[in-house]
Amino acid sequence: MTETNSHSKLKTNKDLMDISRKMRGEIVEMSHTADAMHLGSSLSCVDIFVALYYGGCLNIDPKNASLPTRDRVLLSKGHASMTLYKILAEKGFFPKSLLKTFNKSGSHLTEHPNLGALPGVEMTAGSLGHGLSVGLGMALAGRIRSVPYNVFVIMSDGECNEGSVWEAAMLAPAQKADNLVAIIDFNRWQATGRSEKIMALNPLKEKWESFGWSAYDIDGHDIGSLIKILSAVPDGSGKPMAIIAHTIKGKGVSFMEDDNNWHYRIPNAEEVKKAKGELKVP
Ligand SMILES: Cc1ncc(C[n+]2csc(CCOP(=O)(O)OP(=O)(O)O)c2C)c(N)n1
Repeated sequence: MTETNSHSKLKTNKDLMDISRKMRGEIVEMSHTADAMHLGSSLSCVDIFVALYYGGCLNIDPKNASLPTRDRVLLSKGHASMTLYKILAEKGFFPKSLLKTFNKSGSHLTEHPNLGALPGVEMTAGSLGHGLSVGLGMALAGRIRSVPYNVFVIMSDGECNEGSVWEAAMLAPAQKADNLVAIIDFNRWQATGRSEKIMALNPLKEKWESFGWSAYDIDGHDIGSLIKILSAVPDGSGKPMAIIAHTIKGKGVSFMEDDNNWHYRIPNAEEVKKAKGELKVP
């Protein structure tokens, strides 16, 4: 039983939704204070992180963040670092006071995460398309060393335009890497437009299946369903798992939801107040 598991047993779906709501309020504030972009991208994947870290899906110990047996979570869409930092601080990987330094000169909380800068950050990210290959390497290393951990890679739909994603997608089933999970935050936007118009991905689930993965379409804001699937890894099929998490960019704030201007826009003080009012956070 891990620290995460023992806490999460007490949490109801409502508790978890409250955690997400509060996290969203604080992430909006972080974007404003730190003058940081990618707010819509960060709000999009909050529920995925909450399901993983609060849903009993991970074998982790925040006070022993480099235990060889730990499960690994890789944020391949590194531009959503605010969500990663927020949840790691909440779980006690590092002091919450450090969040104030996000995106400031000299801070370890860089706009894109750096391996080794903070406990709980498992890879350097920023250049999209690398996380799945890194995660596959880690998954295979675990198997070679007979250490039974799982690797969860949080990716984006735009990222699936990168050829490197599909090289790893081909290799993982060939290696029967059933301890590897790709979670695609499928909010249907990229930096400059609709994913489907820039390079069509659909039918995405069938693509992963045809490469030899167990693939699932899921509502990426339904924390209960996310937990159900994420806690069943490996699923017994001998295949890696791809979860197509259907999400809304900017989720939780009415005037940011599905508005891709919030990929780059930074909220002003008035917008922060309005957003926090909607989210019912002080
Ligand atoms: C290889 C690479 N090319 C370009 C970028 C610049 N960039 C940052 S975010 C982004 C796209 C964002 O769309 P998506 O990946 O779908 O994630 P979302 O923000 O919608 O969650 C791009 C192109 C990058 N980070 N890496």
